[in-house]
Amino acid sequence: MDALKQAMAAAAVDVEAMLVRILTAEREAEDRLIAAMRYAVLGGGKRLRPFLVLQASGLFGVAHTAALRTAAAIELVHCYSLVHDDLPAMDDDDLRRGRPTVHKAYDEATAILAGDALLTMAFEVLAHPDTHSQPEVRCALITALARAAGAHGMVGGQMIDLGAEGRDMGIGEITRLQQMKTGALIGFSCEAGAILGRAAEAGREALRGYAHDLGLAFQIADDLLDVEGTAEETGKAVRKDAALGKATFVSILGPERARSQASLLAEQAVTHLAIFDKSADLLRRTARYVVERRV
Ligand code: GRG
Repeated sequence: MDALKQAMAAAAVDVEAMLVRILTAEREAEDRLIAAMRYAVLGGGKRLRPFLVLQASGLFGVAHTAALRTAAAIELVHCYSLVHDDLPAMDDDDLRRGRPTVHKAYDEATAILAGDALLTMAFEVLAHPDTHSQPEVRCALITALARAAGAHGMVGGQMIDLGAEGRDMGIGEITRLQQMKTGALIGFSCEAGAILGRAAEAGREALRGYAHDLGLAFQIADDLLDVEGTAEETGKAVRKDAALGKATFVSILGPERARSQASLLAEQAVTHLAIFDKSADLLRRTARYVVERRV
């Protein structure tokens, strides 16, 4: 196994152990809700966002528990977004991470509540003193995650996306939509390390630039996988974008240009890391991984 795969697998094991600790039922009445939350979060997924938190935290000597709790928090938000995105009122998907979606395995109401509870739990995790001893650092993390996940970030992007079905969109409009829908959480994942490490502005700015290009490259790769991948590879339904008449980077640029644009963005992402030494090597490798991935 190469170094990136090994590091990603090790990070996934650590994050999953933290998530198991967090997702423990305290009362019988909540058993079904917690079971649905665990189903949504555990046993699958690349854990890319947690990996980014851990790697970015490593650049600033952040304590492992602090980084791991923040990594778990971002994965909770990501999983909530997948649960809600799969609902009949949104993308109406039956398959996610190679298994029935939460509303299929449980029911729609439980899926809505499980998503709500995952989102709020993330903020509870960040607000806990175990995440950081300094309240202002915890507050900065909470503010950054709220901005990334909310109306001007992921949720706002999803709203634009819902209104975009069957409508012509230019590359600028799609870029803005995707920066909000997918890029904002990737941005938080990278910046969280700088927040936890109380990094100087230069470090934070570098990670912001890296995340911006990485997020777009990731999204183009996702669009390509929707066109060229299989449900077996990706663990989710494919050819969705075309069926819904959604304009994507691939529908506008075509697969070849989209692929070279993604590679260009990955290279550009790496250039932002020039201020860091070897400790940023896995982040550099991650930029290439996101465009080459088949899952
Ligand atoms: C419903 C509030 C709300 C938001 C939904 C993120 C999102 C917004 C929807 C997910 C649908 C989707 C396919 C988005 C494109 C990019 C993306 C986020 C893919 C899934 O992320 P991966 O590939 O998934 O990191 P894993 O399963 O590996 O964690």
